[in-house]
Amino acid sequence: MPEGTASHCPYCALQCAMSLTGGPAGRAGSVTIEGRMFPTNRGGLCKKGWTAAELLDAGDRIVHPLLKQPDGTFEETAWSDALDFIAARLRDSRERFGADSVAVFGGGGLTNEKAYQLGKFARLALGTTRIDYNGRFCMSSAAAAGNRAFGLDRGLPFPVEDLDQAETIVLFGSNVAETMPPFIAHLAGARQAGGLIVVDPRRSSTARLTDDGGGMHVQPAPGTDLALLLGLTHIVIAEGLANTDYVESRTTGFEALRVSTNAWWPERVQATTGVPVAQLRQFARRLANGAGTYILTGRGVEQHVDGTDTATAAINLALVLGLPGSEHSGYGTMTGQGNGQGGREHGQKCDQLPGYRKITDPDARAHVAKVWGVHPSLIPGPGVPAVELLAELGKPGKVRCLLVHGSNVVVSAPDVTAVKAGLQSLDLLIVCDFFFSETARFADVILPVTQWAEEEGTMTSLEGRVLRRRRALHPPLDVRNELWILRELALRLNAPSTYSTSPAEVFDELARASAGGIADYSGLSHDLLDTGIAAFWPFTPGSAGTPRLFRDRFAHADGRARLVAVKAHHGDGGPLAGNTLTLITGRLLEHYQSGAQTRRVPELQDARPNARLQIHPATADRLGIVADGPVTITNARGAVHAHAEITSSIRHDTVFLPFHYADEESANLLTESAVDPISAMPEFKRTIVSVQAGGSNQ
Ligand SMILES: Nc1nc2c(c(=O)[nH]1)N[C@H]1C(S)=C(S)[C@@H](COP(=O)(O)OP(=O)(O)OC[C@H]3O[C@@H](n4cnc5c(=O)[nH]c(N)nc54)[C@H](O)[C@@H]3O)O[C@H]1N2
Ligand SMILES: Nc1nc2c(c(=O)[nH]1)N[C@H]1C(S)=C(S)[C@@H](COP(=O)(O)OP(=O)(O)OC[C@H]3O[C@@H](n4cnc5c(=O)[nH]c(N)nc54)[C@H](O)[C@@H]3O)O[C@H]1N2
Ligand code: SF4
Ligand SMILES: [Mo]
Repeated sequence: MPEGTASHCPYCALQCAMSLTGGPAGRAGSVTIEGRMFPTNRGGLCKKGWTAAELLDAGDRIVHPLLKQPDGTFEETAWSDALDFIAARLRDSRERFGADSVAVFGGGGLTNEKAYQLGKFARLALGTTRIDYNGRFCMSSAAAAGNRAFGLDRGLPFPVEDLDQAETIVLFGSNVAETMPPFIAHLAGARQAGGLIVVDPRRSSTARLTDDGGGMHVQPAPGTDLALLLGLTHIVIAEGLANTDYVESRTTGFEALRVSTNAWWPERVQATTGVPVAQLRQFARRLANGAGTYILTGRGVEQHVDGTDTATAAINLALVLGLPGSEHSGYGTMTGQGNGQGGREHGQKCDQLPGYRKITDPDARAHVAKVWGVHPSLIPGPGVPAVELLAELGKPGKVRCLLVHGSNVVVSAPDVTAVKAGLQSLDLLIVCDFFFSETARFADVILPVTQWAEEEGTMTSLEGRVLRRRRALHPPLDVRNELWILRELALRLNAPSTYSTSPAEVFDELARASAGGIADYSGLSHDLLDTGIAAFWPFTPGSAGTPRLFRDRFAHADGRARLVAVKAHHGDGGPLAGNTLTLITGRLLEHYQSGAQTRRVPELQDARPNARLQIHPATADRLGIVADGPVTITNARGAVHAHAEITSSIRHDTVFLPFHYADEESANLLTESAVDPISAMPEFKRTIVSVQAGGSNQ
């Protein structure tokens, strides 16, 4: 393998830069990872990044196609047999039950090239409307809010380094100290200025960064952020702290917005959220006074049934203060998955075509059809979002065959008991993965695919910056790239158009398809990216890209941002009765997502081997729960077995479980499939549960 291949981390959207060296020519052996200087990570990596190479040669990696046998075991099979089998079954399903009987579930970890090709394959080779992806569980609320307010959704509309100069940074429901550790270096300036504000029902690792007097931890009851945001906006307006020139010249809708915040006077907000009036006022004043203020949101406020409205309320607050698009100030959402940004731009979403185009827009259809060389009528219409798609599995007249690319839904989707039942009742489940994930266990066919260091491609980071992922070593002999798999299946299905297996060629096609769209990549190519330019989209031919959006105008036709009045629907809270508590779910530093990868890395798994329930000492005492003792968390949907982590960093009425674990430790046995009506984001962060001392055998 060439010395020091420059690449980026396989995990989160910070896309820390790394160099891969070592290992015998051909196969890995011992690949070493070093952090590489880059604006987001400045040479730093977290534990997950450091240990990522261990998965390249993991003992339990899937290295041959596997076909399920009648007795439930898997047997190795030749690629041609596996692909012939799949194509025959898909054709049969289409003929007998219609194109929508076949569905596709994608992922925000796929490269841009794979995400694009998967969307094209679903629409043209399968002819199905049924495609969506795990980004629905992640960025959908923030994306919907951004599109509605700004006319465009790019997580951070500015480079991460801009935050270094800020005096005030608010993190609403984001635990970056665990979820993007190198990022906290960018908070240093604000901490020093006493202006880091962390809004989280837990005293998370990030909230603890404010302990040294460097800011403020605001601890609302879970799911009450919308009221908190309305209340902050109320104070800003009432105390004359709004930036009226900005509101007048750059936004519309202020009057309705003002009226919508009228009823959220500080005492009422305190009653609903538990945040003291004095702290609310201090918070609002800090926002208005700091030189250089940024408001950032994370999954803590977005993964709710009112997530879009909550993210909208955060944007409203930012707009009233005059932050978005201003020098030294801004608003953003922290994208999560490695390609969570690009993954939501190129057509994996059920209602979307490449370039962040709408599949219902006749001009968009005509443009993309031309690039694909087909008649626009061949492109099916919109499908249904992820939770609804999963609910259709195996239902009469609905989805009978499913292809999964880059998601472990049996662990990560809400209400996993229902998801498992759906998977079980399918005629055919095909899972592309490198590991025998919990979802792969349900498959009829498992197709082994290349890992990050074994393939060429591009990723788009949380800053909207397009990055090159480079191949550093050959994959195991019988492992294939997904572009190849999609091409082979497309050929067998007599699909219209072409399906290149060259990532550079697919990128060029993606660039053409995106031309004139919102996420315009038309000026980019692998060759240009290889020169090391900072490629922030939109990037049209001859341009230098767009590191900072919204400087002069927002993306709506009139150039103005929309203040969208939203309502808080929850009541005035009140204590929960008996053993009933609010469960919030989230992440630990050591594990990534469903844990399919990180539970296989010994250092990470040894550090965090089991699910632990964070619970307040007073609550534990009341329930007879002892430190490290077994606990059972239950509600109508299921029961989770974990061990107690007694900590005063959580509210009395709230408990916390990470969602990285499987089987009886899976937090998603308890979550429900209720979704946000606008974004279709499920409610991951607020579930009512009972907690008892004792484990499964007691
Ligand atoms: N270690 C690690 N890092 C990751 C990932 C991972 O799995 N592991 N995943 C990546 C991905 S895909 C994503 S999306 C990001 C997510 O990154 P984050 O958004 O930082 O992650 P979470 O832990 O899901 O949630 C953040 C915080 O929200 C808080 N919270 C829960 N409910 C509420 C609420 O109602 N209101 C408020 N204000 N806060 C609440 C939780 O206590 C938690 O501390 O991380 C990325 N990075
Ligand atoms: N309760 C609760 N549930 C949650 C969340 C929460 O906060 N709480 N967060 C949600 C969020 S934000 C997210 S992003 C989701 C993520 O949850 P998942 O969608 O399950 O994400 P991963 O665990 O990353 O799953 C990726 C799978 O694809 C494989 N894989 C990785 N790269 C590739 C590739 O290039 N090709 C293919 N074919 N496979 C690949 C991995 O081995 C793994 O099995 O979870 C959601 N679920
Ligand atoms: S912060 Fe994210 S991108 Fe950076 S090393 Fe850790 S997992 Fe990888
Ligand atoms: Mo995510």
